[in-house]
Amino acid sequence: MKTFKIALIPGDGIGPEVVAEGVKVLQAIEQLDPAISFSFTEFPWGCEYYLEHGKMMADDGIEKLKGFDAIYLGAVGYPGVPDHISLWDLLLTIRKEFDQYVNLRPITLLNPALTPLKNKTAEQIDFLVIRENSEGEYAGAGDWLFKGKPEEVVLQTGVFSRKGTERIIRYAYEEAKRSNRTLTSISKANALNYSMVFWDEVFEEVGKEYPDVQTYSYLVDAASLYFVTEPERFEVVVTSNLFGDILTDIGAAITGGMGLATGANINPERSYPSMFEPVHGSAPDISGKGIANPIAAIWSVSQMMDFFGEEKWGKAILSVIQEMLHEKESLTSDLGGESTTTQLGDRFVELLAA
Ligand code: GGG
Repeated sequence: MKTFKIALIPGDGIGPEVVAEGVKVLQAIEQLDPAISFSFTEFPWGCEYYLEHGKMMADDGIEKLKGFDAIYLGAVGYPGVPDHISLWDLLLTIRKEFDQYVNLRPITLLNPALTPLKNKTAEQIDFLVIRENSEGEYAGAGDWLFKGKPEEVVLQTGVFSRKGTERIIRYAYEEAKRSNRTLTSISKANALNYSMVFWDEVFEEVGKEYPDVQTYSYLVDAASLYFVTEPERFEVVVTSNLFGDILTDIGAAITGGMGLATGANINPERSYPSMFEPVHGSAPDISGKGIANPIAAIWSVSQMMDFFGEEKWGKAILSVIQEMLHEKESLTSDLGGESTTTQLGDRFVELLAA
């Protein structure tokens, strides 16, 4: 029997509501598979913790998380706490401290009725965005000079190290090679004349090691257009931290919305825990109403199972998501259904066991 140690950080707003349904799915797997068990430890970190303690997580939070096999995060951010604090002091700190430099965000249409794009089939919207997750525009580097004065200047520096750029691009080539798919790099070298020129050079250099991988390169503005006009162009995509964050929201829009968008923050060397989360935020406007869509959070459990080497369960979860997306009455209101968050989770577990 394998026991996986999971750290739960439900976080803010709808985070705890959707994580509860993901845990329900993990507990169902335990019941159905005698070879797997999970131990859960919950950490009460987030904006409420911040308002009480002046920090988003405990001082020894990173140390506490070190021994876990995975972190399962809900959402961060709530009115009353500045967004850059709630994001930086928890989510981005964990990604950075645990060198989770790969962010895997599948853009997969599981029911053609859910895309606003006319005449696009599920086969035409099925790709993986590999987002650089440790540096770039989210390096936290910059300065705020002459604050409040007429000569005020603010600098936000994009940091692209050789190590950081090479490793994400190599990871993407490996994934394209492994899955026999094309690889598209998305950058902006015509305007970002240092960082993205470097990115493109590294993409070409590393590519010499993968002569069998068919590659494409797009500027981010053109790629944004193709995401909504010709998504079939993409199979595996590699891009920087900021571009990946923005492009995957477009990806969510063409596959059914933020309620279905999942993300895995991976430390490929497994020297530290990886983290699994729905891409959406804390959605304060609907929190506490019991209507949040937990599918993205459940999909991130599927990514967690794949990461644990339990692909059988990763696939089973995805297949139930697909089945449920064709069962309108069992869905939450964002997808035109009438179910509550909990009812959706209950139905999910019923189908997983069937
Ligand atoms: N589900 C985690 C969450 O609250 N994400 C909100 C967010 O703004 N994430 C930015 C990012 O993924 O870099």
